[in-house]
Amino acid sequence: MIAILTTPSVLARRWGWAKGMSQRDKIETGPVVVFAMQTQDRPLSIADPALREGLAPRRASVSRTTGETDVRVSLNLDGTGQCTVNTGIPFLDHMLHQISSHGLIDLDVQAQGDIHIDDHHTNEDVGITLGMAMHQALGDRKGMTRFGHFVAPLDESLVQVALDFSGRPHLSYGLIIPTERVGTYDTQLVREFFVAVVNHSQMTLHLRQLDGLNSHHIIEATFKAFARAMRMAVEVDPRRAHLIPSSKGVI
Ligand SMILES: [Mn+2]
Repeated sequence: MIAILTTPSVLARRWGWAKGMSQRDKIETGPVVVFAMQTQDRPLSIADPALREGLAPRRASVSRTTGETDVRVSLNLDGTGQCTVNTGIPFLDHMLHQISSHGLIDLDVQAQGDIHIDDHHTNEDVGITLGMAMHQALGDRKGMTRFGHFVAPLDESLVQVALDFSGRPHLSYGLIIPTERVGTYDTQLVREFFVAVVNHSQMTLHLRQLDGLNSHHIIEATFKAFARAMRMAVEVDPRRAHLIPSSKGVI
């Protein structure tokens, strides 16, 4: 219980425990000491907020208006998964929640589009604006891990995502979605969404469906894996926290 309330290094300092203590000392002072000795010299975690010190905040707000849609996206890549989305397309809202929640990205998406025609323009323009916001928030990409991958199961579905914030837009789309629609959502729009995100965030993205029968599950597993892969790629690399992650020195 004590170990939970304070950090091991604080405990070690407060009670005078040191690296050189004997095995007998450890045994006499109980299990908390053993815990402190094991973890007081832990390396910085890849997700440690201290690594962001001195780097620009990774937030962006982008508004994009065309004759077909009006889209506003605000995001914080170093967020906690706070999400407010209203695109007028319920299934797309559900998928944007996955990106925010599993990517730990604070995300606010408000869109008004010509959904009286169909969802195509709004779906694509949300993807474009989200990609633009990601590109803007990443800035010079200093410190980021850059590559990310994840394999997400959702019941019978299993989807693998690998991505690289390479500066070179590319999508390999390996989903085979068995039905034309999920609810009212046209499943062809999944590809359109990722094409838009990839082009405007300048990301290389590979989506591989390893298993799956249910369209809703396949798509949702894809967004969950995408979110986790993004989270990995966006986290600061503690071994080059203030460098641009490229052998060329620029992305
Ligand atoms: Mn769902």
